[in-house]
This record gives sequence, C-alpha cells and structure tokens, in this order.
Amino acid sequence: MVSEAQIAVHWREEEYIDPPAKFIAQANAADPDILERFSEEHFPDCFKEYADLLTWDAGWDTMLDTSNAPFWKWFVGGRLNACVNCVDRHLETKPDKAAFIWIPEPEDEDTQEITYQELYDRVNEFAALLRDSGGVETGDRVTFHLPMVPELPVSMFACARLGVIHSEVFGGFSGAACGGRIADSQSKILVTMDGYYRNGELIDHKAKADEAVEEARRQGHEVDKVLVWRPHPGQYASQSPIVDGRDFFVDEVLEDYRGQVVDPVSMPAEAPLFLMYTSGTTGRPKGCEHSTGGYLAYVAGTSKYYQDIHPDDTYWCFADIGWITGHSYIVYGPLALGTTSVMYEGVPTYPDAGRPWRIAERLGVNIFHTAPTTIRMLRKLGPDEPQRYDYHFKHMTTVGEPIEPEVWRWYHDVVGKDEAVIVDTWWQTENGGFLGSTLPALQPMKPGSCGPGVLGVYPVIYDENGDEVEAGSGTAGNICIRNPWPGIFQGIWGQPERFVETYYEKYCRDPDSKDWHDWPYFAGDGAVQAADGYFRILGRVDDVINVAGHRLGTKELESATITVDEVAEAAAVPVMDELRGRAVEMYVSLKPGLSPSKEIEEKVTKAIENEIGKIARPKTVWIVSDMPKTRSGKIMRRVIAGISNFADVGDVSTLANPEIVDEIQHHVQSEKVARGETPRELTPEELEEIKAFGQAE
Ligand code: 6R9
Repeated sequence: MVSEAQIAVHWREEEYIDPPAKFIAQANAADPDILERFSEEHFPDCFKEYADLLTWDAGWDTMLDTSNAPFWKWFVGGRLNACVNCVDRHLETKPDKAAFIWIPEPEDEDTQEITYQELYDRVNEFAALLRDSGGVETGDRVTFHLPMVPELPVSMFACARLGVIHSEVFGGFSGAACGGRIADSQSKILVTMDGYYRNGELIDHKAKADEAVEEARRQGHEVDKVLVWRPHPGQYASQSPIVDGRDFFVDEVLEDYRGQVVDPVSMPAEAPLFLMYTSGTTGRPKGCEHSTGGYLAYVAGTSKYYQDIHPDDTYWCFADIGWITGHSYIVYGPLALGTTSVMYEGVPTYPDAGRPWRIAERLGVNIFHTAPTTIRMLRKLGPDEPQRYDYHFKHMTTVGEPIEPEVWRWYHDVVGKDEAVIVDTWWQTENGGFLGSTLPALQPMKPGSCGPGVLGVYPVIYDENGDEVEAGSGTAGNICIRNPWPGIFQGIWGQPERFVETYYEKYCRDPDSKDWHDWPYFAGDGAVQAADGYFRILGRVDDVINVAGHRLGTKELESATITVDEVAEAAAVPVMDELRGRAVEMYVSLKPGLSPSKEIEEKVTKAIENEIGKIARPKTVWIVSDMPKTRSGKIMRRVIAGISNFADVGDVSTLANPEIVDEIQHHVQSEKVARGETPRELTPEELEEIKAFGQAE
C-alpha cells in the first residue's frame, strides 16, 4: 500500500545501452579514476579540478565557506573576470576561430561567423558604451530582453567585463513580464532589439520595451535608458516610436566607441555574475543569483566532462539563451573551453522539420543538445527526416523534462543514427549546471533515467518525514542534494528568507548549524532511485495527481500515453471528481495528418490501464492541436488544469504560445457543457490546489 507521502511508481525497468566504443576512445572522461577523485571523501577539494580550468587573477584561500549557511560561498579570496575567461584568454592561441556561428531563421540569409577576435572587439566597444553612455558601474543590474541573436552574448560579456550583473529575460516573454523583472532587479537600463524572425514572421520586439518600461513604472521603478540593437544598422524593424532622451539605437551610439578597449574588472569569486528569473504561480518571480567563480568553474567542468567538448568540436545547443540552459551551455561553458558554439535564431521546424539536420550537415555539428519538447516536435513532424541528411553526432543531450523512453529511443536510433551517446541531464535554473546525468563514456545509458548524481553531487531521496527512501525500493519521494556544489545559486535577489524557506527549510536538521551536512537542498522534484543508483525524475512534486489515495506522477501517465503510435505529446491534469476525489484528464496532440477519433481516445485509455492500472484510467481524453508551453518547452499543466476545472487559468504572459489557451478552453469547456459535465462550484481550497498544480517554470 502506498502512503500519502509517496508517489506510486509503476514504471518498468528499461535496459542499459552502452556508449559506442568510438566515443569512449576519445572521451574527456574515460578513466574511471575520475569517479574516485570526486567521491565524497574528496569533497569539497575535488572541485579544484573544475576551478583549474579557469584563469584566476588571484587564487582562493577557502574552497568552501559555510559560515553563513545555507548561503554557501566557493573559492573565497579568489578573483577573476568571466569575460576574460571566455573571450580574452583565447585570443593568443585562436583569434580566428569562430566563437559563435549564428544561423538566422530565414534560410536564404547568410550565416554569421564571429571569431574570438571579433567577439573581443564587439564586447569591448559595447562595454565602453554601457560604462560611459549608460553610466553603469560594477554591481549594477542591467536587464536584457533579447531574442537569439549574437548581440545577446555580446551584451552578456560586456556586462561581465565590467562586473555588472546581467539579467536576461526570455525574448518571447511579454513586455509586462519583462517590466516586473526590471523593477525587481532595479535595472536602470533595458537592452532590447527592434525585431527578429520567429516562424517566418518578423516580430516587432521594441513595442514590448515600451510596455516593460510602463509596467516597471507601475511598480514604482523608473528606467533611464532603453538601448535598442538593430541587426541592420540604419534600418528600424519596429513600428514603435523612439522616445527622445530615453531610447537609443546601439549602432548609432557605438560610432563613438569604435576600437575602444575596456579593462576587465577583477571580481571576487562570489560576486554575482547574473540573475536568471524563474517563476511559480504565486508571489514575485525569483531572481536566482549566480556567482562568478563557482558558476563558471562548474559550467566549464561539466561542459568538459558531460558535454565532452573538445577544442575542435562543433557544438550546437539548440535552446534559448533566455533559459538557464542557454546561459550555461551555449555561452559560458563552451566559451570557457574555447570551443565553437552554434546559435540558431528560429524555431526547429521552420521552414520544415528537416531544418535542424540541414544545419547539422552543413556546419559539421558533432555535439547536439536540446529538450524533449523539441525532440517530440521533430519526431511528430518529420520522423524520417534525419536519415536524409549526412551529419554524424558523437554526443547528444536531452534536458528540461523527463523524456519518455519511447521518445528517447527515437532520439537515439533516428536522430543519433545509433552512433551517438546520450546524456539525460537533470537540473534547474537554481543549480547553474547539471545535477544528475551519466558520465557518457563511463556509465551506460538507461532510457528515461537521468543516471546517478554528477561528479561531486550526492543526491538522496527523502519521504515527507525526512526518512531516506532506499534505492531499489520502487518508491518515489523528494529528490534532494545532500551537499553544496560550486554552481548552486547564491540567493534569490532581494528575498533571502524565501531562499532558505523554499530550498532548505524542509529538510534542515538544525537551523543554527554551519555544517553543510545539516542542510540538504530540496529540489521540488519527485524521483525514484533504482537499485543501480540511477534516478528517474517524475516531475515537480506539485504535479502529482491523487486518485482515491493513489498518488500518480503526471510523467508516468504521459509516458504510457505516448506509447500510442498516433500520439505526439501528452499532458495529464487532475479534475475534481465526486467519487474519487480527483480523476485524471489526459490532453494529447497527434502526429500530423491524423484526425481526432474515438478510437485514438480509447487506445490512450487502454495504454494507461495496461501500463499503470485501472485506477489511473482517464475520465476524458482531450485531443488538442497543441499544448500551452513555457520558454523551455515545458507543458504548463496548471493552465490546462484550470481549463479542465473551469477555474482561472492564471498568468499566461510567460507562455511561448499564449494563443493556444483560448482555443483549448473553447474546445474543452463547450464540449463539457454539451455533455452536462460542468463541475459544481469549487471550494477556495480546491481552487488553490488547482492553481498550485504544476507550477513548473
Ligand atoms: C535546466 C532546466 C527545472 C525543472 C526541474 C525538473 C525539470 C529538467 C530534467 C527535468 C527530468 C531532466 N527537468 N531537466 N526533469 N529530466 N533531464 O530545465 O531548468 O527551467 O529551471 O526547470 O525541469 O522538474 O525541476 P528549469
């Protein structure tokens, strides 16, 4: 019998898949000795190995300072500059090597190669502009609202050079969402863009800056300057008016700074490098504060060993820089290692589902990194496309959500052509870099499992009472990390109590303790650990559906659903049910060319009954054209749950596709009304529960 505190797990064990011999032969981490070097008895000193990948102005005297627990400080006394580490120090050996290769979305536009030398020049000029025209000083915050353009990493490094804290807001977010983040971080400057291409359409982006400034003002904060990048100097791609004295075209102002070089500011290791906002449904968004030394060391080390980046690889992380994945694994990690990082402006399927594979073929990409949502979309729209192109990946990554074994296999067999190793990397905005993954040459893959904790990270599963759930028990619980690691965020901007409350209070053994052993980090994800030590992440603990006392993980329901051939994507949500308390409703989208039918709905129900059991049988299967998604492609279950229960769908300003909400709402609710299934009015507690469901993002 499964208790309330546990999540029932019905998943069957998957088989191991070994990394190809060719991969092992060239891997950065091929000697099992490394596992020993990072074992708990060598903690925290093991992380010297990561820090040694960087160039320091001054060495640290304390590896890990725990005196202000749980605000951990790494490499205390050390000084460095992140821009120097990612740009300047590569000039001597490889000034002409491409730092970035940028591919615009329109296929007939030219690819841009930005060498390390060019990057250095552009970063310095923009840093001079920010300092002298913008008046920013070390420690100030600057907000960016930039899409996937080279100007984004240029702006990031310019800030890093000055010791200014950047805060990039995902380009797809609304002006209002951006304004809230400007006000929270008290940024005086907003850096934006006139327009950009998205799915074949030129988006007027500058208009959002006006809304952002307005919203910040509403929250009591004044923006001094809006700096507007234009990819084509002299051509303004927006309809929105330029406000005199507030808005400036960067290309015009830059004329005064051509050829200027700015001395990099040597920063303490624990100085904040950037903020990355993450939001729940309630309260202010959380500005996760990442450090300079610990963060950079961590992303450099994990890029080397888990992404297996060598200097001559062509590495493509197909994510948005407005997401933590892009900060760590498009910009800071790969450039700290001096590699070439590919950036693509647009959507995966523009103009067709062969686009990513054409890019990979043309550029000779050999490391590919993306999210399950992109993989599912490409599988849905172009299941046979990869084999039409002559590219060869040695290594692939999946990140952001649990990946259904079914989808994993397509990624491995079809995208990877059976010759690439896969790492399933589990981590969060708060973490800086990977927490759970296999070490690609040393640990076999297991579809659907991320693997064990990464080097120097020791996870554990606790139940609600704080007792350890044993590996191999088949029971899920709350996955926590027992120890600090250099990439961990240093706080929530302006909300120190919330930092302790959200991540540490739950399992803290003694609030006065200065010993890290007393402060496990609560990740907020449900997970189960197999006997071999591999973790399977079930999703956010608030995504669990309680049917007649059985706690069902949404991911399990979705994995079962996706075994149905016709199904491309699936999302499970709870509906209030007089009989069972809560019942499951499944939302599915189909592969192209297929029409909704009773038959498909029945297949979904059968699949869930077979894989999980009758208890999980969905009350209704809704076939919809698409799911509401976040910037990182996570399905926003709380929005769908709101629809299913005729409750408020909440804030949809941070959706990548807000237009889909009305469509689904209309479809589902009118059908429910027609069937006489309008629910009774929900109690305030029930409404609260629906609102809290699936807060992920
Ligand atoms: C990097 C990133 C964090 C949440 C996290 C978890 C989910 C991320 C995952 C995964 C299963 C993986 N998640 N990676 N779940 N397997 N490989 O995604 O950060 O946007 O903050 O999201 O994403 O639920 O707690 P973020």
